[in-house]
Amino acid sequence: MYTLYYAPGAASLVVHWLLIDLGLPHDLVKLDIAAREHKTPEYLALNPSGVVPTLLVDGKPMCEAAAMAVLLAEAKPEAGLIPSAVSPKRGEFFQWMFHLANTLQPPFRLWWYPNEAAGEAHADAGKATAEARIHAVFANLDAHLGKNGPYLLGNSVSAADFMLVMLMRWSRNMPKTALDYPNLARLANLMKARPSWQALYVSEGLTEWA
Ligand SMILES: N[C@@H](CCC(=O)N[C@@H](CS)C(=O)NCC(=O)O)C(=O)O
Repeated sequence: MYTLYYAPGAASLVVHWLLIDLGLPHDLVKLDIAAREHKTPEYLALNPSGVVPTLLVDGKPMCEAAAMAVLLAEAKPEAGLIPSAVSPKRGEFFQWMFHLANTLQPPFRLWWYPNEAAGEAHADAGKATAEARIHAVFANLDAHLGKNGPYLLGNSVSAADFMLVMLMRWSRNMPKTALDYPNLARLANLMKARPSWQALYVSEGLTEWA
């Protein structure tokens, strides 16, 4: 049984979306980030970094959204959202998941919280650097999808596409967004056509970038 601690639209989105898409029974605990509900002693006991999400797996807390996405995909192998242990696509899947978590997600954190790395006095410069990094990664991903798409693994959708679309969504208020890249936009359209996307929006009360 899974319990997801989430905040609407946050890094929990990929986990929530996969729980719905895979039809895995779960409970939700909504956290109000503005009210700092993710910094209470009770929550810090589950997630010492004080970030969202946390996933309880049979009562045991787990951190890191990308790791949760892999775990859930693996929990229902018949859905095909992770290549099997003997598939030649397995390495490629891990490559993309780690690339997204290590190379694309961190500059988004910098963009959302520019004070953290650059300090208050340099927040604008920090934000500009983060945005440039995000676009460098988007450009590479778009080129890959143009040649080898429509999904990251070619013709088959995987949990890495769910992760990528969540990160693409976070660019929605930038002057240039992920949807300005044709092959990223094609991926977003394919992923948004999944019934689970609509269900996710209803459940989290989301409206932007529907
Ligand atoms: N590497 C973590 C990052 C999580 C993260 O940065 N979450 C953000 C929301 S998207 C958060 O909790 N922000 C509130 C804060 O850091 O105080 C993960 O993927 O789970």
